[in-house]
Amino acid sequence: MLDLSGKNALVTGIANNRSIAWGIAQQLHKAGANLGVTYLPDDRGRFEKKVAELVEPLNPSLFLPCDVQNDDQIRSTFDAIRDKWGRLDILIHCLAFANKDDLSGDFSNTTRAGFTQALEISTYSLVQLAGAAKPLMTEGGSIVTLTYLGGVKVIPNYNVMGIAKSGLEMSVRYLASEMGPANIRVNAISAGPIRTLASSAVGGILDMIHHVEEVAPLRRTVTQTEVGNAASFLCSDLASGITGQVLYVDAGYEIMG
Ligand code: 0WD
Repeated sequence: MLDLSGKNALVTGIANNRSIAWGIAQQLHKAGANLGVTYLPDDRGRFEKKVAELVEPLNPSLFLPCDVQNDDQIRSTFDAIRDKWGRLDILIHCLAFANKDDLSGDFSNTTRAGFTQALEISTYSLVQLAGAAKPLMTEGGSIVTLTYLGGVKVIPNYNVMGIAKSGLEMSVRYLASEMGPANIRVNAISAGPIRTLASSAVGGILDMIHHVEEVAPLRRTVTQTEVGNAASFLCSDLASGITGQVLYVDAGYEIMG
């Protein structure tokens, strides 16, 4: 049985009730995990209030601001985990960002600043959060990140985010290799397209969703809950032999020619 009771899980990337991270947090909670949630702070505190109200039913025992571009906030987040929980078992990395301008049109128009920011937030952040989590995963652990087929194949308009996801998937392998001896497993879920705040920035996302509904073996897209179930599995002892992998949760779309 899938049982995460007694496990401490940090979930990043909840922006609203459409976020994939929200689907994951709900399923981890259902399986009995003790949750910590981080949110992206903004000047007016709107995000904090919105995310706090959303996650309240899951009783997170930690609720912290963590902009992955801010080293102090990352440090404070993991200090709080050490002080309050003593140990971390699960890290969910479920965030990404690229300028909307860089998610349509010619890839060669990507600016240096846009390229750097997309890779810093979407790719490097996994390396940094995993590095901060490692010393707290004293009884082993599971790290799960979210990727997309656009990191492997050219998907119209995904552009710089495809480069970021490609780097993310390779980071998963290097991290898995480094952390395996400490029984820390690192995997990615490659989710099919889902309507969220982040995906709405990608040009033509609705066309992509309709295409998946026509072509994927299951003739539909996937839900946040289905991604959450796969993440719960990867975080559980049922997946104890799995690391360094990219698991497609995409209604089978990836196999189609
Ligand atoms: O179709 C999709 N929605 C897919 C998403 C298919 C396959 C993969 N993914 C990936 C995304 O690339 C991302 O890695 O799933 C992850 C979660 O994305 P999401 O659930 O689609 O999008 P969303 O609900 O917008 O959550 C992403 C969040 C941000 O939201 P906004 O939209 O405000 O940027 O990432 C967070 C933020 O909460 N985020 C940050 N968190 C900390 N520091 C930062 C940052 N600097 N920037 C963005």
